[in-house]
Amino acid sequence: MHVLLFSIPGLKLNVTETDGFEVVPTVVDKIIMYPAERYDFELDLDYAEEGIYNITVSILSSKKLTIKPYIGLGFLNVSNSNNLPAKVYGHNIKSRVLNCPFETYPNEEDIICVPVNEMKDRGSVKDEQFFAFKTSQESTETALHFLNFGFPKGYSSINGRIFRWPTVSALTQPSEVDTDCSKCTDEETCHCSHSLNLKTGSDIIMVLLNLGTGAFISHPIHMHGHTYKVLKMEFPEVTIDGNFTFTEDIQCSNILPNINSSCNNARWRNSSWNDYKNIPGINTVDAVRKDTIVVPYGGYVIIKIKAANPGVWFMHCHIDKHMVEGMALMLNESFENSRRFIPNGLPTCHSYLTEMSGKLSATSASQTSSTTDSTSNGLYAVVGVLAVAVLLLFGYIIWKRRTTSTSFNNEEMSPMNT
Ligand SMILES: [Cu+2]
Repeated sequence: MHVLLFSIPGLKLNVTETDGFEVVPTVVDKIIMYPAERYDFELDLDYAEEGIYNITVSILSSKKLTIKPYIGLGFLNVSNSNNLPAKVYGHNIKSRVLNCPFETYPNEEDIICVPVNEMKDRGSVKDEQFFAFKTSQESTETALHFLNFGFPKGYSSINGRIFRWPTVSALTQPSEVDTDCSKCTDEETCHCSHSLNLKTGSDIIMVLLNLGTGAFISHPIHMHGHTYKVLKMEFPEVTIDGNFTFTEDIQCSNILPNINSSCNNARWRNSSWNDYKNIPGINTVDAVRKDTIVVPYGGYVIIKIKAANPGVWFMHCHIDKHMVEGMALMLNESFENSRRFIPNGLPTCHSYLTEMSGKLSATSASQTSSTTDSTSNGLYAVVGVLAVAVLLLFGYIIWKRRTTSTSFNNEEMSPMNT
């Protein structure tokens, strides 16, 4: 949830990996970590004096990343049993801080910002290693998508689309997921299950931006199903006293200036950049590979993936509050192929209802039949009781008649007998 600043004052951090991917080792003093990001580093203790060092973590707040007091503290005991003299780094009183979402740190004159895309990929991983999937329908297209992360009209959204969570699995029950976002316009927001269709085998360039009326804070954007190359990061101009000037590389609207637009339908101001190879400063050689990247407030990031992993993948801001409120979308990647991998008989949402209704109707049938049986039994019992009662009644009547007749005769006879 929070942005963290990690350091071990007095020691340099030799960063070797980010998000699990090797980079050319890069020496810094501190690392800014956004939610979901990972950094691996080594400590070169040849440069360390013997002693105890503090391991520190601070929270950074607001768009200016104001440094708060330490919230985490550990201790590192460095011993020097060989009494070797410590090596000394070149003298620099300024701290190199990795992964700032700007190039000048507001109100921190002693910080030199090192953008994360300044690190170079060691080239140890290729896209092809991830995906064994091959298809004859591979596209040779390169698709370009602009995605603006922010709060236009006050709503957490991507391109003004406030993500509505599907109530069923989008992969197994697509017909029950409404992905229609047509109520959103260039300036108006709407609720919908925002989905981006990616063609099989195509190259996908995404421009993740943070501009317009909804720009508020930097966002760590995480993608499932892929890792991406970070081809370029563009930061706002920031003065040392914290005034931000947003990039103008992107045009938010044909009518409105960027600052007054929701920026739901962005494009390059220079249309020749639609071919990403024409973009100044683009790195197509050794771009760092990541799965979470901070999209700078007032700037943008260009990432690249190959759509070779069929499925429906979630892409979202990793600040949980932003995600649940709507800053998310589904990558609907080569859908025709993704369904091949669904096992036969995989239970789906509502399938338990079908099973249960089968069981329920069987139960209700058996209950009906047992009810019928008991009803019949009851009926038989009543008929039996009635029959016995009728027989008893007849018996009583006959007995009564006989008794009456005898008595009458007796009466008649008595006087006579008397
Ligand atoms: Cu966010």
